[in-house]
Amino acid sequence: MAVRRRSKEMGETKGLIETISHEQAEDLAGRIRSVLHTTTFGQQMIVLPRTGSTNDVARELAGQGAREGTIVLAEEQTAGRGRLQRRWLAPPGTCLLLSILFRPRLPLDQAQWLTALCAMAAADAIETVAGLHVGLKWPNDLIVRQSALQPLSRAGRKLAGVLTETGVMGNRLDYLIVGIGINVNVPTDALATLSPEATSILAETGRTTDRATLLATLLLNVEERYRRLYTGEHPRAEWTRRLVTVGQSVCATSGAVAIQGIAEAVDETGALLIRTAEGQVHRLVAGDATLSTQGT
Ligand code: BT5
Repeated sequence: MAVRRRSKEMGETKGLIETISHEQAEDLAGRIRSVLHTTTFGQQMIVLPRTGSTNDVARELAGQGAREGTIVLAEEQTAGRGRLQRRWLAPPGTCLLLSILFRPRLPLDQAQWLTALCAMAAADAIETVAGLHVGLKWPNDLIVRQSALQPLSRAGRKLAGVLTETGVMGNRLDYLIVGIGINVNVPTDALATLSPEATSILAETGRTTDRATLLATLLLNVEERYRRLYTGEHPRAEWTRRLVTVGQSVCATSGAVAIQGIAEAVDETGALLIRTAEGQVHRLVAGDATLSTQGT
């Protein structure tokens, strides 16, 4: 595990935003190492005080032959991204911003489930470490699920997001990078600067969460689920169970197309099946599905 030293840009103060020093990043790397119980995932880990996007660094490393399970973690991203050219924002030193490198030797129809697999691994880790109820919103959002302790107004807010990018060689999948951003210790008053729907573990629980423990738990979950994927266990049933979207009235968008209807199920490829009032079933492969009931 290494903290990559990258020129003078690190550790300086930029405007009012506090940047993270090498020493702080090194401290986080050491704490992760001391609680990590995986055999592959995270055994190679680069912790950067600051970078553009961890997915880009992971892609660069993949091109240099980095092995499966390599993790890139950053304390700050200057060009963090979501899907469809959207931005991913995070106050420095408060979140988990990471990319996981996979080199799947799996048929494509199984490898395409790695995004869902990582989202479920992250949701489980948050539940275990922070005691929150976490649901998944199709296709890739982790949201706070309503519980007896949860004030209604906060339910459905976004805790984390997942962005997958792939590298192909000829007609073969060479690598797959799953980027995960989790709002861990973002103070309530900073959430509005991220997105109107954003929430954090701190805002939900009132407690600071140890990011090293959360990451180590997440990586162990990923490793175990990935091993099970190789044994033929299909994540679809569990994913469907965890998706708050299924059974809800949704407004879905894919490019310029908008569909209103009931999200009935996900098919074996992960596509969302939406039945309109006219009884037509639309298959949504990519895009967004806003829950009509929550306005999220
Ligand atoms: C996602 O996209 O949710 C995927 C986010 C993946 C971020 C990770 S961080 C590590 C790795 N490196 C990267 O560069 N990216 C990955 P999407 O579903 O398109 O959601 C993006 C939208 O979420 C934005 O348009 C905002 O509205 C909102 N948003 C931005 N930052 C947020 C935050 N911290 N918390 C909640 N919502 C946020």
